[in-house]
Amino acid sequence: MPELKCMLWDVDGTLADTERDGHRVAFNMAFKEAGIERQWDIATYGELLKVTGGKERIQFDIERGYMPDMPYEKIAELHARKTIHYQTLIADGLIPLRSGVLRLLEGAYQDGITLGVATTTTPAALHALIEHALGKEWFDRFAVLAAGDIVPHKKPAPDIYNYALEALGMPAENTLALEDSSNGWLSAQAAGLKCVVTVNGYTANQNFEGADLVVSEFGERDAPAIEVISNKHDLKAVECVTLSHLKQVMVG
Ligand code: XBP
Ligand code: MG
Repeated sequence: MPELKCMLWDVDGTLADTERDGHRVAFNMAFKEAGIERQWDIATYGELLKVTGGKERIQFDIERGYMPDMPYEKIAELHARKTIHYQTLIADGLIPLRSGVLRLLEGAYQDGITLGVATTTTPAALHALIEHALGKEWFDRFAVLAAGDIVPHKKPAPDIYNYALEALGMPAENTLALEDSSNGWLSAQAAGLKCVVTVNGYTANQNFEGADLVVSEFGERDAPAIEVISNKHDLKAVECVTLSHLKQVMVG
């Protein structure tokens, strides 16, 4: 029976709720600074999240006529400025980790489980979150940081998960993905991984059919019980998600 040997973590929306008050705000700061008359409000940004990748998201908004046309180099420049603003917001400590994330990461690390990251965001944005929300020691504790443009196709394609598995020499059957969005779940599924989903305000109504466990939060032991949205393996006592639950998902 496949044992849990590796956990690959999505970043945005999973480790922390970075989208609404982090990435979105940083995009808007970059647009304003560049003299572009476009601001993504909370609802608009929710629609735009179906497009993964910041540069791709800007390109999409241009193509649908909401932003002035610009060459790809200009989009990349704008996005680089956005990333700098994002790093500042994160360094200011505005975005905390989601509940239960550090508990699960610490528990898995102590248990000798290989840990890695598989994200669409840029390495610079990921590094800021690790440094300021998780702690610098996690740069060494993650065995792979797979991020951004290192693969040809972003989520929902499986590329970033395949990249991480290959870098680790880890079989898919021993690896669990932790995700927050249907694009992330589709990516993990296409890479042959089991997947636990923790939803957030932007993703709560998305389709996670087939995912192994879908919850409102990972939660904490001394906090109110989490909501279990779907429970494919009929796990018991999911007041909060524990390492034991994640191990049961693998063998279930
Ligand atoms: C989420 C994304 C990213 C972020 C913005 O990535 O799709 O595009 O919204 O970051 P994940 P960038 O959930 O896979 O972590 O602007 O750096 O792309
Ligand atoms: Mg995500």
